[in-house]
Amino acid sequence: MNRRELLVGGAVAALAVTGSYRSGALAQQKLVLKASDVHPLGYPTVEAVVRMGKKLETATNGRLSIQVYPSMQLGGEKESIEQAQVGALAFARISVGPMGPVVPELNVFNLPFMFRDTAHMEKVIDGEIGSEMLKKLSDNPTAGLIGLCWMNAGTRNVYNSKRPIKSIDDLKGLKIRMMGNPVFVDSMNALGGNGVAMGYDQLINALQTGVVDGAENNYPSYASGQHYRYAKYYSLTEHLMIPEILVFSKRVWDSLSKEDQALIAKLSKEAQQEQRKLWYEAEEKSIQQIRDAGVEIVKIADKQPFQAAVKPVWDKYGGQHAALIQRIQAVK
Ligand code: GTR
Repeated sequence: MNRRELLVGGAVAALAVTGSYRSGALAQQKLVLKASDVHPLGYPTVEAVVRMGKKLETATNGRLSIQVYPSMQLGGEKESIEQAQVGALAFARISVGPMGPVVPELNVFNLPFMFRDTAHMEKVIDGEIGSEMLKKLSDNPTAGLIGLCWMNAGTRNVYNSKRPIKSIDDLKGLKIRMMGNPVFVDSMNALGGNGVAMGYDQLINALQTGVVDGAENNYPSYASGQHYRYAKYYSLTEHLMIPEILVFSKRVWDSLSKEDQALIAKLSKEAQQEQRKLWYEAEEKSIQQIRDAGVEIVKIADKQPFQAAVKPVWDKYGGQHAALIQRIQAVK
């Protein structure tokens, strides 16, 4: 056994025997399941998992519970995925963004202008395709993750410290932070900006020091991450509508009873619905917050040139998934 295997084994063992247990019966063991999120307490994805933890505790008389680590306490999103893969974490709430390289089909959700609007995106994740994608992730032999449910993450828009973006020309020369997945850097470059791949955990510093001129995200991330303090022009490019996924460590999952797995699966589906309500409330609050802070929200009259510019990105990343793309587009 190498050092890594020892650590992994240790992590799973530590997780599996946290707390007390009665009469040695495995079914009675208290398990504290660790969950991570890059966002702070109160953010819709975090709150949904906190609420799920309460339900889990009630349903199992305290035998199972969730300990949430918000605000990147356990590292950025990449680290969360890795920790879940090795079993050091049970739950990780992550964006589909960094999952493309792990499960190729998921990258279709990361194509710019893939969804017509958020209603379209919701229909897709709530329907057959959404279930299939979660299964693809769970069945993927190398991912080491179980896809539990989807969560909303609204629409991503470009923000920067230099100028409002009203047409595609305004993006020229701007250094824009993108999530760590080549499809995003290629998309920004195709739009005329300079895409810079970087973890969410490094972004606030990069904005503050001018390493990047801006980034792109939904209203709640822009507001809760304090990005608006350094990049006051928020332009409605609406180029991405990437859902989030709540994943579970396959290593930890395999150590649970069938009943516990079923309970977590059921509560996750409820969390998906609950998070959606929380999402729309958070979006409204964030818009108010950034307006009060003097942010300029810039409307873009004609998005057609933006859509045309990313055609090569679709050819490069969507080519091998043409059938899936057609099915998504056919969802009305
Ligand atoms: C947020 C998302 C995070 C993370 C972040 C990013 O919208 O909720 O999971 O992906 O974007 O830009 O890295």
